[in-house]
Amino acid sequence: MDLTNPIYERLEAELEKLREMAKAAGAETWEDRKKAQTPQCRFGEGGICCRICSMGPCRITPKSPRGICGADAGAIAGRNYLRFTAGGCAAHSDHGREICHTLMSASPEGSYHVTDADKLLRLAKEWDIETEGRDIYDVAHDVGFTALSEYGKPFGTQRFVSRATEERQKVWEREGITPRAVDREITTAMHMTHMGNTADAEALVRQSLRTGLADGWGGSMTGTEFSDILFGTPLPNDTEADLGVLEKDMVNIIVHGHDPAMSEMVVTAAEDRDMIEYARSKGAKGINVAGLCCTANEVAMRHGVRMGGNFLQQEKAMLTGLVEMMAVDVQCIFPALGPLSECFHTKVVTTSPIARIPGTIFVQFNAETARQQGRDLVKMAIDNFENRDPAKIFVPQNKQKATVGYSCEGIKSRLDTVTNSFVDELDTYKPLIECIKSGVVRGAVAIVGCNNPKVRPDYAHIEIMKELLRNDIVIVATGCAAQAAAKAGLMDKAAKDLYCGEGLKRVCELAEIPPVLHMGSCVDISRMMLLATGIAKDWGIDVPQVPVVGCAPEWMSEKAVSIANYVVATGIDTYLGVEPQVSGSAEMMELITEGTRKMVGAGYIINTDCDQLVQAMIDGIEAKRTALGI
Ligand code: BF8
Ligand code: SF4
Repeated sequence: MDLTNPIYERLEAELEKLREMAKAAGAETWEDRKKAQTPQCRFGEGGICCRICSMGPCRITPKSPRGICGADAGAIAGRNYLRFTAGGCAAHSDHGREICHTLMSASPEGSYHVTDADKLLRLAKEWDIETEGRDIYDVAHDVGFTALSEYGKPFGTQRFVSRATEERQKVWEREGITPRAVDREITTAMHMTHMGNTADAEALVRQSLRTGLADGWGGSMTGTEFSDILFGTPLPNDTEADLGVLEKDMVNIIVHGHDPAMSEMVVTAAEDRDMIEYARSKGAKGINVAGLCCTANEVAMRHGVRMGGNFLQQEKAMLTGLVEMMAVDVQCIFPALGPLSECFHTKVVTTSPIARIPGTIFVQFNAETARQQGRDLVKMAIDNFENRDPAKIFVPQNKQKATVGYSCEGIKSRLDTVTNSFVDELDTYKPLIECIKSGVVRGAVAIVGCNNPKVRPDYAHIEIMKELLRNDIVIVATGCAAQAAAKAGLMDKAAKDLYCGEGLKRVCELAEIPPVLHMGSCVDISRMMLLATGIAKDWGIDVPQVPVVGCAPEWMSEKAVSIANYVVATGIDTYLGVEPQVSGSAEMMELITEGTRKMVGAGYIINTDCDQLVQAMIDGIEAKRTALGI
């Protein structure tokens, strides 16, 4: 790996400056806390500490291979792994549920509206909901209610499962992992892992797959579909990324979290004429909204709102001294932001009862008053502009151009423009399939996930992406991985000339796309499942055969494990750069890398060395090509 890589030097130089700012302000950052936490507990790391009942905690060692109840390493690591998965499924799915409630509140005169009526009508048709001659909001409320019912339905399985390939549906049926009600799968996971229940690691892994599927083909897919209906389905548009999007002379508001209901209102309010005039009356040149984490992805994909940064940059944004307000919703929000805001003028506003954080201002958002609340937040930020401390300001310069908004619809819209060169149909993945078959593009990798202090932030993302591009492998990205790509300039259409092999470069030119396609936030990995499924269907093969793999080089959250479970269950090999916390059990390691292969035809490949990980991915894609005879 090239450590003098100019992308990385550029990013690192600014981070160093921000670390100095932290020191000068007496502020603590994750780097300090990481040091204080080192060394980390190796029982926890291996997943072999059990505190599921108060006879424990029990830890597995060579001298004590069983807990007091007799649970062995496989049972303990397996139960921890399933609970981890359930936590992730719950977070994604409850986010999806909230969006359904937001749709239930939508009305022509209310805060929220139906923006993509076509998508709503398509979904109504898919679910046999009457649309003929009906008011669009009546249809929306019926569709919303039906989706909400999926969370707790007493019988049957998730409706979205019927979108999977027939082969996948049969495999899930055969393995007994077709997801039932979302809440049922999470409850079953918690029940199975209660003291005195399942001790069989394979059964725990099987329920992990099922719980993951309830997320990917249930809660997350609901989150994506309903966000599109409410706020619009993303199509390609231009934006910028990295902390350099913060403006020295403007009121800077950062929206951070995942559920777009609040951030959409802030973005709208920041465009209100009277708000802009109010900001000017306070000496600012205007209002600048930027995003962090997946909220950034949501508003960038739909409105071109610029992306401030990803997970491990959230404190850095505040360290610039330029942020008047950080308005957060749910998930991936550092509790550290509360105490950190005491060292700066930034107001941190929490808006959901799901994420209450000491040291922040709590403004509970609700659908009825959301439009006005968005305006109130923007006003609060403007009023805070005069409190900036000039001595604590550092103006970052790094930012890169990015073209984002590649939903499945967005990808197809680009493929349609090159259709005549390959096939004469529209609305199909066939042009892409032709490119893969001919070898111009070798395959595709979905790069997803977080930052994790166990990995030099963004380094694995960027280096892996560059190597894949060099090998003519197209990349789709979501979450913090997508932002890493954007910050490195890999979502700039011009990046093809710097990083791509000849074949991929030609395709990028023809389709006018960047080599790394931004597909959205982490719930939008459901889009990736539909993309892989669409390719498989248009090709006439099943998903595990398609030269497509998944990769999470820097993952950290429970959501990531839930995702990894459904990606694998969907038949896509998943390459992990951080070890899942099960390594204390050889049985569990075997199950998640090889065992699932026997069940669903895919598994994890784990390697903490990103050079080796990317090589394994390239080999994996080439092996799939060979098996297809292409
Ligand atoms: O859901 S990639 S750090 S922001 S968990 Fe969080 Fe991870 Fe970022 Fe989005 Ni996803
Ligand atoms: Fe120990 Fe068993 Fe209780 Fe876990 S469930 S803490 S292994 S006694």
